Amino acid sequence: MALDAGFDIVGFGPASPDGATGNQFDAWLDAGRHGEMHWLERERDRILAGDRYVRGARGAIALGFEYPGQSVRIDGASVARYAAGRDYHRGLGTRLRRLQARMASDGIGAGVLRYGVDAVPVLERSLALQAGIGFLAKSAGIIHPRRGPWLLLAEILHGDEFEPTSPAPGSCGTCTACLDACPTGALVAPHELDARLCLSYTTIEKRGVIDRSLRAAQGSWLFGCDICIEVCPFTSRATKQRDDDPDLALHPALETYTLVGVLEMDVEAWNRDWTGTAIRRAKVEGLRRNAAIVAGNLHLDQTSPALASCLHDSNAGVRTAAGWALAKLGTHRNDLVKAIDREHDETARDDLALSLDEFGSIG
Ligand code: B12
Repeated sequence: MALDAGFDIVGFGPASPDGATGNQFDAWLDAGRHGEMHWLERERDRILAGDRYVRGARGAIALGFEYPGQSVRIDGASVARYAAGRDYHRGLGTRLRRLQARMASDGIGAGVLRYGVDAVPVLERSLALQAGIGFLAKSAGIIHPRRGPWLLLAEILHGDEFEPTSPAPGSCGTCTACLDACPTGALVAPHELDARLCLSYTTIEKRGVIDRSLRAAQGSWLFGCDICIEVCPFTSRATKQRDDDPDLALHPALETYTLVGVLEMDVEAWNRDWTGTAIRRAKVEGLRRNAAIVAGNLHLDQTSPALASCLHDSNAGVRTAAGWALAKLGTHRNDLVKAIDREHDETARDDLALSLDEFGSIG
């Protein structure tokens, strides 16, 4: 039924993380590795016990959806592949509703308590692992032994306890390609990610100023980062191409926008052109901030007038990124000097001043 509803993998297991994973999650939060994702801290107790999130939840039907591993670029800027098509929360939500309806019509829907994807107080990787969806990779991701790592997860929480599906075979063996390739060293040990250093965190979840030390390493990443997946040998197992599935078709904004267009985008354009994409999570100012850093990293001279306008932005993250990029491009020095003079935010002023000091010599 799950496959009919549009999922690629299904397994059964408990509704709560196992004790060892719970301890790792606790330690991860205690070490502050979640950065400013305060909701994870707030939801700690509910995340650790499935039945505190959903009363009576004992079993989980874990679901996997493979998305196509094709790269997406705007003027050379990269977007993480999971975010290229229709917002996956909606696409997988539709599939979950379809599955639930089918279970109900076949008379086995009674125990279904709740379904979820991503934005739920559940450790989805742990549920997937315990339900045999895949193995835990050193990148911290769940990899399906035959389909590879381009995998999104969802789950149905259920009142019944299930006979668990056998664990998925496979392991990373001695491979450390993801740890070696991560440009910021965010994978601090096998399976352990310091989100504060992860480009997926800095470009999506982090609000305001991106730390100077992480800007050059951001390279061409406009939204999210796929490096730890792209370098994984298991990517050769990927089976899905972009096909007729409308959920996987490229979002129109990714086909029509240039990087200058992103830098110049106002809220009206953001709401008009960027609906129905997971990229909205970064917020308009976050995406423009990211675009400024990428413009600097890719030495895109044609972006410099737009970057100079960004120095007037109301968001300190956008202003500091634009100043940094202009310094890197070695252009609009006077605009940068004026921006420092009028800057009221002390941290942003220091940041812009550092960029001026390094004018023409950054990276
Ligand atoms: C917060 C979050 C993030 C944060 C933090 C990620 C992280 N690794 O902690 C940021 C913004 C950085 C992020 C990035 C990404 N994310 Co994210 N994210 C989440 C979210 C909402 C919660 C994850 C969480 O609680 N993390 C805290 C850590 C401790 O828990 P965990 O990642 O589940 O950790 C597991 C293992 O690492 C292990 N573990 C942890 N520490 C240790 C230590 C040892 C020694 C061992 C053995 C094991 C171990 O235990 C956990 C359970 O198995 C989930 C959705 C959800 N509700 O679960 C999606 C989710 C994990 N993300 C997902 C995706 C796709 C991504 C990106 C690939 C997106 C991108 N391309 O930019 C990257 C991948 C980065 C990476 N290498 O992990 C998918 C993962 C699918 C998969 N196949 O694994 C999920 C499940 C969303 C979904 N519904 O599909 N994400």
